[in-house]
Amino acid sequence: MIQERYKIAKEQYAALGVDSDVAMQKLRAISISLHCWQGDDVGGFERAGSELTGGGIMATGSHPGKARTLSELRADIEKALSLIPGQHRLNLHACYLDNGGKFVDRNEISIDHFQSWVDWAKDNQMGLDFNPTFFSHPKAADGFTLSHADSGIRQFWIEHGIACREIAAQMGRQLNTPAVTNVWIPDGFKDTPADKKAPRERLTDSLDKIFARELPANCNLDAVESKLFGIGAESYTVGSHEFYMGYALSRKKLLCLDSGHFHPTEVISDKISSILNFIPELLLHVSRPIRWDSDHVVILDDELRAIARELVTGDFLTRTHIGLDFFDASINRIAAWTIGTRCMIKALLIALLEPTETLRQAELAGDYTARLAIQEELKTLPYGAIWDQYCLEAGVPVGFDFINELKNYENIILPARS
Ligand code: RNT
Ligand code: ZN
Repeated sequence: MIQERYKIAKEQYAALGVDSDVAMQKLRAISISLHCWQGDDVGGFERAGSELTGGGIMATGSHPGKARTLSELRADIEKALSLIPGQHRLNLHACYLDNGGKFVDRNEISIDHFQSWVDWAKDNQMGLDFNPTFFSHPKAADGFTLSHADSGIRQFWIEHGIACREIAAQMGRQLNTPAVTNVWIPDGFKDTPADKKAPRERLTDSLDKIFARELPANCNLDAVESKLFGIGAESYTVGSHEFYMGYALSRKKLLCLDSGHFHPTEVISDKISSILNFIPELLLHVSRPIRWDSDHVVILDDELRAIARELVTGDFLTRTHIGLDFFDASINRIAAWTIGTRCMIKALLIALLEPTETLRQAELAGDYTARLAIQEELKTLPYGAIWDQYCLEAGVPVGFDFINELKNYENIILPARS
């Protein structure tokens, strides 16, 4: 049945000059970086019962069964991966360290605390990406880290940033694929600042110190992530878009674009081809903001499709690292990963099935009527049949089947966790 539907769909795409086998082959080569923090509401394992505090971000919901330990989290990620077609990466936050039950402060972490993750990644044939954690810590409690007015606090966080880059470089070296290390800080003011300039100058200085040591690009790639506002930091964010755009350009760093970090009607899909004119590589945090930076699970909406289309048709896939960033605690967390990642891959597939050349020719000829007509007809072509075939060939559940698999996991594994 699936194969028959695929055959018919393949012919429909072939009539437009699109080879669906080639599209699937290209799709297989794309890795998505799954964010570890969906598994436990950004809690981490620094201490038993660690929770997200501060940072201006929030996971809402109380679905039972969140991962409480490293092994539970790993089991959950493995479950999600078994339902997602393709070979992917894991994006770790520093607070997910393996400290053997003994607290280690952020400025003292080393590769030793992540070796078990590297070994796990090797076993699962995955690359790792990394993030220093500049929140959920007493030294970030007043909302400032790298731009703090107190030089002692700044120094602590600089040391954390330096330690994280070294860890990431080791990960990259051991796994033979560079780890993208992304710096996001929550720094900002709830109310109108008296001085917007000084914190930004301090942030530049702190970042320069973190990045002072050159690391080989085949082990570590640095990225910086901007933001518009956070909860409790509504009036001013030190690391704004313009700040990091300038920083990334002048320091030759990757810029990270998070879908939720702009004004509500502003989209990152339109920024990709602008920024990649000037910056060699991008990191994406694909997320879904609803009215604010709410980090809802990614779905196959217009913006997701637009992002994927830009990456594919702009030939930007080799210069873009696709990461996910959402955390919903109101539904099964493994389902959240599965749904979000499957949607990201689906969006890329739809983009790979586009007759881009035909559309470009119409555009160049000034035939905007044909362009619009084709774009709209494409929307109802049977990409679902190609997607099903893709899942079948990848050996993961087709269509609705993954829902039952997750229900079984939920019924057997998750109740023991409450
Ligand atoms: C916060 C940023 C950041 C975090 C993660 C946990 O608004 O998006 O990327 O979500 O570091
Ligand atoms: Zn993000």
